[in-house]
Amino acid sequence: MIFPPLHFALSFVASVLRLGAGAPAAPVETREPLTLYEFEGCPYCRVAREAVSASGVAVLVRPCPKGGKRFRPSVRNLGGMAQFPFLIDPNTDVTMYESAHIAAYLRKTYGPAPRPFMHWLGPLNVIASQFGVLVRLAAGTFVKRSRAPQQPLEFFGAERNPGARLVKELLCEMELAYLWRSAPPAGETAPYLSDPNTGEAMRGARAIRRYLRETYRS
Ligand SMILES: N[C@@H](CCC(=O)N[C@@H](CS)C(=O)NCC(=O)O)C(=O)O
Repeated sequence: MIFPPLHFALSFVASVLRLGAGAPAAPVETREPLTLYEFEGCPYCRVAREAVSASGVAVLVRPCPKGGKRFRPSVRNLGGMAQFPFLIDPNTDVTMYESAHIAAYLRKTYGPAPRPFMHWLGPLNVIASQFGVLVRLAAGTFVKRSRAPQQPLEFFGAERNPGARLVKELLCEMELAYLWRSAPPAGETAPYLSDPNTGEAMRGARAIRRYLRETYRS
């Protein structure tokens, strides 16, 4: 177990390495939320998540860590192969693999969102994203045992927010589905979690991570 401030420092470095990509945009309303199958320790998924934050749309994240059984198998059934990220947009009946396609699709459909600098770098973008995974010591890659909540949690915190990353890594490892909004609720600060299953709501990475472990670890 790493000392928590060191965790935060490493997550901060991971954000710095992305040169500001994944900043929150003003919220964009969609008829239904999009669904993203992904895992935090995947450099391609980071590119897709940065595009989600830049677009302002809310996305239902179904985390698919390695070894996970809760959502991983459905990606093969839905799209034909187990590759991540995988996006479903029920508003346009679009399903797609490929991080760069997902980023371009979000810009075209829900933009105009600023294209993060790193996203202009093509293959170098993914190599740079891989450094973020290394800095985080592959957090958010492998599954941890958990109980599945009945309803998805609701989580607020943009991709570039270091504290939000610490929470998303745990949500991912525990395969806890969550409706992800990048901007915090009015009058609140991110990271912020609301759990419709228990009525609990809280802010701060440390408190949220403790709550998730106490409530959903099995
Ligand atoms: N070209 C794809 C590559 C995606 C990819 O290779 N993703 C890896 C995870 S980083 C994957 O799906 N691996 C299979 C697995 O995890 O089972 C993209 O840009 O999205």
